[in-house]
Amino acid sequence: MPEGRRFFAAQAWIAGGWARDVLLVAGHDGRWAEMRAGAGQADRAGAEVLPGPVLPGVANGHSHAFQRAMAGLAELSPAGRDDFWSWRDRMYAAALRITPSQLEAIATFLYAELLQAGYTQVCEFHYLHNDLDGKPYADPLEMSLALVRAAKRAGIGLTLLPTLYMRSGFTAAGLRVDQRRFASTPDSVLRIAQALRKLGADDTSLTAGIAIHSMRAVDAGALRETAQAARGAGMPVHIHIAEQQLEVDDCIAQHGRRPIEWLLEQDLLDGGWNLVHATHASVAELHGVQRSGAAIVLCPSTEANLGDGVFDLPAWLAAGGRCCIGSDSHITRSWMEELRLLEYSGRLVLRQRNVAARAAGREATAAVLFDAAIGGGGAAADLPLAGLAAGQRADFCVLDPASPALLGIPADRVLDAAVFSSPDARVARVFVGGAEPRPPAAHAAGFAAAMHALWGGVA
Ligand code: NGQ
Ligand code: ZN
Repeated sequence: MPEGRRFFAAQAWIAGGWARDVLLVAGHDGRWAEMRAGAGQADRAGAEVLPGPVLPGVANGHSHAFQRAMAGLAELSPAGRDDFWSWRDRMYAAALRITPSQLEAIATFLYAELLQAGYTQVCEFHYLHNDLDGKPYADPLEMSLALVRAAKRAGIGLTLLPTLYMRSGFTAAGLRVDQRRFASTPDSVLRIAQALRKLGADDTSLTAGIAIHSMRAVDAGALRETAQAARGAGMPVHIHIAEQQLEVDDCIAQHGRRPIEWLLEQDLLDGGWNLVHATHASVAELHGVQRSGAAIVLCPSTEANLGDGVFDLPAWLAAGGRCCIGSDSHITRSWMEELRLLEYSGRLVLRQRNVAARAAGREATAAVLFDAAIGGGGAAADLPLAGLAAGQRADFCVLDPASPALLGIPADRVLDAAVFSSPDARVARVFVGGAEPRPPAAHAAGFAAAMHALWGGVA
């Protein structure tokens, strides 16, 4: 493999632990050509010395980029009960207003923020297909391409998941008026995904899969047809599932089964499936999912913000299940905060400490959660993003050792401090496929203008 760039790091996170004196060689193809721990002086010649501990880039397993525009704007108590469903009405009102160019500006800035936090890939669960009136755009890829341009400009890898959304609930014939931008068919989403895969054919940082919005949004026939076509074409399938108790109740009323229980019975699940949230899963359902090979995408900050409930992470880790994290509504753009919150919800429920480590049979909670995010994230994104190893995409970030959270921390405890000592350790530099993207500030003006147009706030 032809050499691109050589880096040297005093410490780097390789295969679940800190390796010392590491030479990292990225090939011209944007993948790691070589990774050598214990590199001697001679090996380091010509290598750029990285200014802090090196972590692999994290794939963000679940994003609705447009929701970045409302982060912090749904925190006033409305009249009556406020829960996931009332939040969703407010979210729909925002979704109904966002134009393709606003989406591009919002997503560009968001993706740059994600990069700055150390995410190097994003799985975009994309259902804003139609124009503001609900009519298909002349180009069915209009909104998808806005997201593709945003990812390119920001410099993040993108797994775009055009999303099937056909009805407003288990017994509904179609969509609500305020869901008109989501209207889609198995054919329409598969065509978008195929077109994007073609576009990304020679590109190591663009690919596509399929999302099925949720069981409530799609009937059984369309779910099967879409999932089989996607898996037949080798594409990953993502689906929101069992996030809210009401969906579980509606599913039992409709099918006589809990959502995951029903899905398992369809005999569709395999290692290409990613179940988003799975908050209200029984232990038996979790064991079924683990046996199927499917992974779970957890979005701790959004699940907390929306009052979803607490996922049974100890049961999932004890079963040896795969998972990753997503920032979903982007109420936070920090994977460190997501992992911290994931562990803390377990601690609050169980009144114990180091819940993830104990469930996984390891010593360090941060390592368990981080390694899960790395392994599961690459699979969710359907790209070689499984950490610092030859053949994987050369994605990494360098932590700033002068961050308050890291000052004086022993080298082998840096990940623990990064995850649990808040405010977050700063990411000094980030690389995707061996190249360094521009910081968010380069995209702030476009974002501020879009926000001003939407909300009339400070531009
Ligand atoms: C979403 N959000 O797709 O953005 C959903 C709500 C819906 C979460 N599930 C939209 N957290 O259910 O229609
Ligand atoms: Zn979602």
